[in-house]
Amino acid sequence: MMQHNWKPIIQQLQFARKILLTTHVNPDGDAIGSEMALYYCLQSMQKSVEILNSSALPEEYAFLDPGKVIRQYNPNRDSGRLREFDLAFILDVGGVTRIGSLGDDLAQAKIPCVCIDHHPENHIVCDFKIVDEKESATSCLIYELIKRINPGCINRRIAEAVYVGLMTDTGSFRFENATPKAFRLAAELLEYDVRPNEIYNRIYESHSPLRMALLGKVLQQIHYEVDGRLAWFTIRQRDLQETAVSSDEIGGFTDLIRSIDGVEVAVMFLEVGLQQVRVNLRSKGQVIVNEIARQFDGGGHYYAAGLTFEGTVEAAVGAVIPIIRRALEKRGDKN
Ligand SMILES: [Mn+2]
Repeated sequence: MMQHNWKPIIQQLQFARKILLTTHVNPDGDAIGSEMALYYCLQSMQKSVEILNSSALPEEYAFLDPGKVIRQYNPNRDSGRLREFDLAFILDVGGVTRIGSLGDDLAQAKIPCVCIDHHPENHIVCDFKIVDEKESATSCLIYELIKRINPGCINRRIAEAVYVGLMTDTGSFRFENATPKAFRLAAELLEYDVRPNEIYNRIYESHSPLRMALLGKVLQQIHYEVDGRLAWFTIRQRDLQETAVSSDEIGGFTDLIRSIDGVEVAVMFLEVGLQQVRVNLRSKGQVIVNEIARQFDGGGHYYAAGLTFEGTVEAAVGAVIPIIRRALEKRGDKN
């Protein structure tokens, strides 16, 4: 097992008074859970802590932030005062472009940065880095840090935040990264009265009927290629408008399409702006999709990755699909 050298980070923390936490665009449960767990811990140590993210907080994770401390980064309002921070934590991010607009401004502000992450091939340039791809979630590393700096602060809300990261990143304990260590940590967190059924329900069983109506539409328009091993679909602005669904409600669609028998890779093309498409890639294991995402400045995990494409949906499909098609054809039909 990898030994993490927390010492330099703990030293930085001793002297830092004002601390910034951030994570990747379109944050997931691990991103938000890691931020909130560390936030509560640092707050218990009388630090002044702020969370600024480039994207808005997805509704399904709002229960982790009852005090509404997570704010969306606004360059006009916030960029000038980034220098006020003594230390910044970049959590669950593998590459600087994934931080969004805050990334460049943070680099310019020249404040010491700590990166804590579990993505393979983390490219972040940072003063202090703890990156371990063997960890099931970034929140596991955050828990390790908390145990070193203030174990007494661990309570139900911290345990819950760590658990959300662990549960969501392991696909509710069914992906390859659901290791013995992950289950042991889950057991430890449950000792703090974390309730798995409640958390699962809040995140995965609280979808609006409108979202399901949109999903129904999507299910009727799946494009299958390479003998059904590739499945892709598009969601356009007008689909969202017609169904009154916001783009941050559609997390999980791509995972669902991957669950279809025979599908090896599922891809979603979501039109988020006039010339901007969010592309989600999910693989069952034959194709490593973060390599494909990286060709477009995206990233992620081997079997779950994403990228943002500047252009139309048609252009995004035209650019991404042939690469996956080739990867699948090269791979042959090995099951
Ligand atoms: Mn993660």
